[in-house]
Amino acid sequence: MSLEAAVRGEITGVILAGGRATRMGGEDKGLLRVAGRPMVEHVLRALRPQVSDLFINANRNLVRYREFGVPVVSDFIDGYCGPLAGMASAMKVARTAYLLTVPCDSPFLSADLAARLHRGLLRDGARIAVADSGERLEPVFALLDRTLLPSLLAYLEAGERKIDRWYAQHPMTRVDFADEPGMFHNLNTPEELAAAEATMQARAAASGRTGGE
Ligand SMILES: Nc1nc2c(ncn2[C@@H]2O[C@H](COP(=O)(O)OP(=O)(O)O)[C@@H](O)[C@H]2O)c(=O)[nH]1
Ligand SMILES: [Mg+2]
Repeated sequence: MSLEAAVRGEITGVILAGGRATRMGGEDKGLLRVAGRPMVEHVLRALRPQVSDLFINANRNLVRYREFGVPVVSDFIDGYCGPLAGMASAMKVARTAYLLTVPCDSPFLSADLAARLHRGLLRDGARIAVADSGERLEPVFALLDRTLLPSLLAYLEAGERKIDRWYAQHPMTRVDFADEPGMFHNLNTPEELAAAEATMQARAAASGRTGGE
């Protein structure tokens, strides 16, 4: 087995689509289309080759999310408790050593996210590897050791919600992605969605003219 395949075999991916999307006017973000496809589908296509198992974490429109052909997991606690609730819910059902989390509103996800986070985690002997865009930590782009589940459940049961504070309780490493900052561009508002649509159309038109990719 290649090293790449071995790494992939240890990782379950979860696409976090369980938020209220308040800034998107409450529209279910993952299902909104950009470049002709629901956002969650862009993320799914980028993630699938990087992981052995894959889940979508969603709390509404479950029937529509199931149409993407991967299991859909809802938060095990009610009340939209934030991304940590989605992560814990996926950790409960995952079977691999690690969980890779990404948000549903990031259609520019790169092909090497999992491998680079995994390398950083092992290199630094950490149990959480978080992507750093060069400008900031991107806490929902992370690789987590699944043995952290009891700690995460206790944290949530205590009423805590803040992701950074939970990360800070464990050996964590930042993995530098300053060479790929565009990967973290996520679309939270109708304006950001419209701008991304325009950029993607311009790119498609340019590649059509040159006959390139
Ligand atoms: N499961 C779950 N996911 C959530 C919840 N709230 C937010 N998220 C997810 O967390 C990610 C980041 O949320 P977002 O509103 O885009 O925050 P941003 O970091 O400001 O862009 C998104 O993928 C959301 O779907 C929640 O209550 N439950
Ligand atoms: Mg977002």
